[in-house]
Amino acid sequence: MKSVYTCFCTDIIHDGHLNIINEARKLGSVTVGALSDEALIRYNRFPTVPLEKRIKIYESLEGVDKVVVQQDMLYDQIVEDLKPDYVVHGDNWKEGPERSIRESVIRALEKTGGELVEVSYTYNDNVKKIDMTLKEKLAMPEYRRKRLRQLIDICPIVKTIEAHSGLTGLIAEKTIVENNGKLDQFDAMWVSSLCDSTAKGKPDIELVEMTSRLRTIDDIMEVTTKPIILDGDTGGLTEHFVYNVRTLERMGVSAVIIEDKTGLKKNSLFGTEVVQTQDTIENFCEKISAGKNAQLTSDFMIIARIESLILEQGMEDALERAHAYVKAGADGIMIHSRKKNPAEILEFCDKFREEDSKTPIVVVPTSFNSITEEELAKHGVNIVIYANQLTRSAFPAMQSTAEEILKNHRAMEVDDKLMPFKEIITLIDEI
Ligand code: SPV
Ligand code: MG
Repeated sequence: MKSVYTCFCTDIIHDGHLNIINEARKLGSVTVGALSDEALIRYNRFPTVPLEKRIKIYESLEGVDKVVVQQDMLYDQIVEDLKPDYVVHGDNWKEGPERSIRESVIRALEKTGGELVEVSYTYNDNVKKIDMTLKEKLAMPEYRRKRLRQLIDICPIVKTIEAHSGLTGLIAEKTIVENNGKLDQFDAMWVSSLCDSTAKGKPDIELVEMTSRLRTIDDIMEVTTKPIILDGDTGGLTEHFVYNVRTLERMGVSAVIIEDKTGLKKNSLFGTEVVQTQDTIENFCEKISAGKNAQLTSDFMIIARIESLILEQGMEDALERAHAYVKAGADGIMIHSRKKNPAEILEFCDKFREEDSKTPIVVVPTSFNSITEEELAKHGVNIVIYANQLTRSAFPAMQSTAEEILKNHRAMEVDDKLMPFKEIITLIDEI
């Protein structure tokens, strides 16, 4: 009896998977690989059922003899371990980013003497409907809200990119790249006060009020499934903050980050060049506790942002505040710096981790942008936020296009720098 291997990365079985099993069992005894959570979130989409349950689902299918876990998205290890005579897969991975996974199978099978068999991919109405249902499920508040905590447990570091509109949300949701043969994508979205305000042509001084910020979040939520971290500025008055916590939680936002400043808030990247006042530890702890008391689910996170390094108050102050905020109930700490060198951020992380091994740490490496995610993770950072790079790349491109059209009295000269609308609309899902 020949051995056949196929890997599944789905929560719901549809005609396409059944077809693969039918074809596979014609060739021999069928082993199905259940792709691990870690690999699944980089490759396909976030699992809505745990691995153990996915294994049970696959085991219950007629024609499946055995189920194993495939740890890595690439097939090198699993093929070396199982040495199957055949690997069976749909033929839909010959183009696009999945090509590199296909190459890993071919490479691995060359070593073991196995053969890749590709069956025609099933894309009927039922498959389309199941695909859409899965996506809709992930967008529901109860799934989206808890996803950030799940990601913190699964990922070495949660990669977060700024979004301030439906379109930038789609970029955060759908951008996928191949890196050393593996696929990669962002995990979460940051609704920045700076970029949300800038998109509206307003300064970042808590002028764009919460109703408008909620509208932005809703625009993003309508077209995405990834979790949202809101930049909540100072959180405003505690009496208002508690209402906002309830609203955000109900919408399915995963976390709000509030910073320990008071009075007229200015953007941190101005540092001490402008007047900015840090709140007292007592006041800010009260705000955190009030927010935590208002929240109804255990999924939602209130993360306290420390501005001591921005305002040059020193490391001791930053650490004292961090521990006090955690004691007051903060579910995470964001430490910020506007130095080019990451030394003070890393010193903070190392010292904080000496006392607190668990509370998630968030950083925003806008100024200290030479540090890699891997290095940050080594120092105990759990979430990295790329807070404004999408806005900063779009603005100069739009400005230069406007200037070119003005200079040439027509649009022909700019056309080859522009993405055809046909391509842009491929981002947008049809129902
Ligand atoms: C934002 O993105 O609005 C932030 C991060 O608060 S920073 O601009 O670096 O202060
Ligand atoms: Mg901000």
